[in-house]
Amino acid sequence: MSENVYLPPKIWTWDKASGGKFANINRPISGATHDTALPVGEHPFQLYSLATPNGVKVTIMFEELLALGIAEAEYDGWLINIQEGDQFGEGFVSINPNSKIPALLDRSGKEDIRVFESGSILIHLAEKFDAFLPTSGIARTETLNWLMWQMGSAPFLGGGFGHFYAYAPEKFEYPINRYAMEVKRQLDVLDKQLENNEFIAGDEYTIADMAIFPWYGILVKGKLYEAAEFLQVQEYEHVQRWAEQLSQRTGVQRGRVVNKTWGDNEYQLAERHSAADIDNAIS
Ligand SMILES: N[C@@H](CCC(=O)N[C@@H](CS)C(=O)NCC(=O)O)C(=O)O
Repeated sequence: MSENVYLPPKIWTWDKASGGKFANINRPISGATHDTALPVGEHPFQLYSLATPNGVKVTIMFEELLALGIAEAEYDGWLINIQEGDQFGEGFVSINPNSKIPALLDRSGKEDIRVFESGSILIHLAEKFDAFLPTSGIARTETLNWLMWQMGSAPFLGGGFGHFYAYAPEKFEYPINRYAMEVKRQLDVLDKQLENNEFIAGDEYTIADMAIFPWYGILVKGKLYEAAEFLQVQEYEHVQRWAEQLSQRTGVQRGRVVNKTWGDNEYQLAERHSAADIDNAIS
């Protein structure tokens, strides 16, 4: 037992910063803190996002739709800087009361529709364009099974493992052990599924792949939390095969650049308003 044992008080109070990378944006209340409106561009879809794994799921989907030649899927990708608190502006909160990226405004119909939660956005776009989500039967259910698996599992990878391994102000053995165990279990689940299936939900590339790749594909590629050695990600050979296959897709490569303001200079693009913006960023 550690010497610095924390005894929780009777009632929790928000009286001190918790430390760690995201301490400045964490608060125990929801809602807007300032009245900034959102910019609106000319395309039918207005995306407000950032190239974190949750944001990239949606930009991959848009770029895959455009790669299929679906011009109606044109979008403006606006940057929401979560470190600066953009997600607490009144305009953003009005389309996502949960103040998290990604959030989408679909202006393609008679009435504007707000869509939040990356899984909901993927389903919305898949149904709208009849792509990347089988319309019936086992294939559809299996795609939704794995999409929901991702939505439920990734918080253990990001908010659990990633937070305590990479972002917490100190390293604590208990949470790192707990979440490393869970993340390795999740990788093993994926590895077994991908042993007998080309893609996550079977032999078709779907929104389940797009949701899972930015978290687990990037993790096994050694590009998340610098945890490749710690988690021995090379052991998951079927996940590795799938991650490499997806990395080669044009839609995936283009989607990963959008709303990215860190990393290699030539692969950054704060805002996306046309295909040419991405061409210039990756050329
Ligand atoms: N379940 C949500 C999670 C979204 C989420 O956690 N977004 C993070 C960035 S990856 C965020 O906006 N954080 C800002 C904050 O917590 O204030 C989804 O999949 O859309």
